[in-house]
Amino acid sequence: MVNPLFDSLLGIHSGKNTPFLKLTDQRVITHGKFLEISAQVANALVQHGLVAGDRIAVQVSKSPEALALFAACVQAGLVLVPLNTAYTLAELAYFIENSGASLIICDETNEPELTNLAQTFGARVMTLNAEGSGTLIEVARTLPSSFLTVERNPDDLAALLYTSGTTGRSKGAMLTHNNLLSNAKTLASEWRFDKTDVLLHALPIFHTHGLFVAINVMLVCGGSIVFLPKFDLDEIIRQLPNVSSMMGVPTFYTRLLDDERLTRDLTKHIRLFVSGSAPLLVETYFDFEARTGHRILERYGMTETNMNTSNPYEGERRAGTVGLPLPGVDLKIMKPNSDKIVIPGQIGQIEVRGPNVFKGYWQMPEKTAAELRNNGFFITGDLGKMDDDGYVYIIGRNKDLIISGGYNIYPKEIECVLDSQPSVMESAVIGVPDVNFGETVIGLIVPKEGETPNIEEIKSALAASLAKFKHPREIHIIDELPRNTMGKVQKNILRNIYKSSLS
Ligand code: MLC
Ligand code: AMP
Repeated sequence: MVNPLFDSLLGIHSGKNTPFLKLTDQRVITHGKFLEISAQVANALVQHGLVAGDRIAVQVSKSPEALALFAACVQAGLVLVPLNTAYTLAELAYFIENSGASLIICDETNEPELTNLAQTFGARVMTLNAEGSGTLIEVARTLPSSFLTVERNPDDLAALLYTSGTTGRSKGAMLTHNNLLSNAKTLASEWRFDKTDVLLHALPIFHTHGLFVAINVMLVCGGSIVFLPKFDLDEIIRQLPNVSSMMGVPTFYTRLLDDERLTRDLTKHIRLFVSGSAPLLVETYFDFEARTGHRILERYGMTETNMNTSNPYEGERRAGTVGLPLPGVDLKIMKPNSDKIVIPGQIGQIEVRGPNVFKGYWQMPEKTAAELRNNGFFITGDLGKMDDDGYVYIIGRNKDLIISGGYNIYPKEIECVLDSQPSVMESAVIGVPDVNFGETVIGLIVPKEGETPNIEEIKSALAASLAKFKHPREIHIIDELPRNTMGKVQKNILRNIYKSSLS
């Protein structure tokens, strides 16, 4: 195979007439048609002057054409840089500069300001709108519906996905063709996906979960997807009888449980519900089972590693655990800051190694060296333990991270904005429990002597620089931050004080 990822995802299906995407407006796009659209987009990208290895920054809504753009990148050997649609211009500037993207694809409403930005970095802009129109597609439509697949090695880059960090700026996780292919094949096989499956897809497609887990698994197995623009409870309830499986973050399941239309009857055709990206509460697992008879299959992954563990398809799905290491994945629980494994059952830092683990951070050799050991193990920053049967429990995080509705939020990024306000001496940002999002953000600020911070002004500053989902739900002014003898802010104390503060 000249390009194993492309060939395995798109090139080798016999079922070209099988529906691939079923849209809410009744349109159906077959696997064969999807291949043709992808080829046209690949032709448009190459005509634009892009060559293998070039990066394309993409901030677009969910659409079949947006998925075709991903497939086109794989076929043409280009590196996709998917970006959250909520990111502000300030956030985008960093990703575009850091990735060195030569082409930016965005919605036409953002075109004017992104064109200015692109010029600064010598990049160009094309548009792709939610309904599949835009300059990229206008060009693609005039071009052949076949494309000579570009040869790729397993170790070549397929995507750069930015993850934030506990210090400094976001890091681009370099994912190779083999990272994506090996994980998609493993998951399709472990979760028993085949071409008769229909997946309900309501996740965003700019993250590992919605793109590499959900889409790649369905491409590899040749099945179909009911493709929703976003999570919409009424639409999910309407579609559940038409599908065989759904993948979601825990918020999907808690929202479903809050609705009395979720019943055993509604879900009787489903063979698999998968949850991941954030902890699924044991209570949610049992409530869902009591209501529907289905045991949600929880798995654990990361941007840098794709999926690492999964509860079994057959066999016991153990509540409160993320299951067993996937075939090919080595998982160790290590004493923090050491190279020693903990005694079985004890809590330690989770490290993983396997074909799923990324190649390193884009142009950040020091950060790569700090997290990716020479022996191939990646230090995840998650704390966990393993029971006698090999089931992994995620106990907490060694990294200062908030997960809200499946989105990762690094407090440091918000603290930097708060600290830069003229009236603020210092700040701390914490996550507190939230019934809807699992965790939500609270900001605490200590004013400079004699200053009274204006919260509305601070909110405007946050709005100008950070995506909405990162904004603190509440900002409190306090006299001082609790610190330990080393001078480190004791966020556990703050979390305890503010855990039920939300009005
Ligand atoms: C939206 N908002 C959020 C939010 N999502 N706020 C905090 N956390 C979130 N996750 C805000 C919006 O800014 C808006 O603010 C308001 O909530 C309503 O917006 P919305 O678009 O209507 O939100 P909603 O549809 O309710 O979205 C919630 C959600 C969505 C949970 C369905 O966030 C989602 O799809 N999350 C999935 C994230 C995901 O795919 N994670 C995988 C990462 S990969 P306002 O003020 O304007 O009302 C990974 C690896 C792995 O972690 O293991 O999978
Ligand atoms: P991201 O960097 O967005 O890929 O998020 C990865 C992080 O999400 C992991 O390091 C974990 O902290 C968390 N995560 C993913 N899946 C689970 C899960 N099933 N349970 C608990 N945490 C999870």
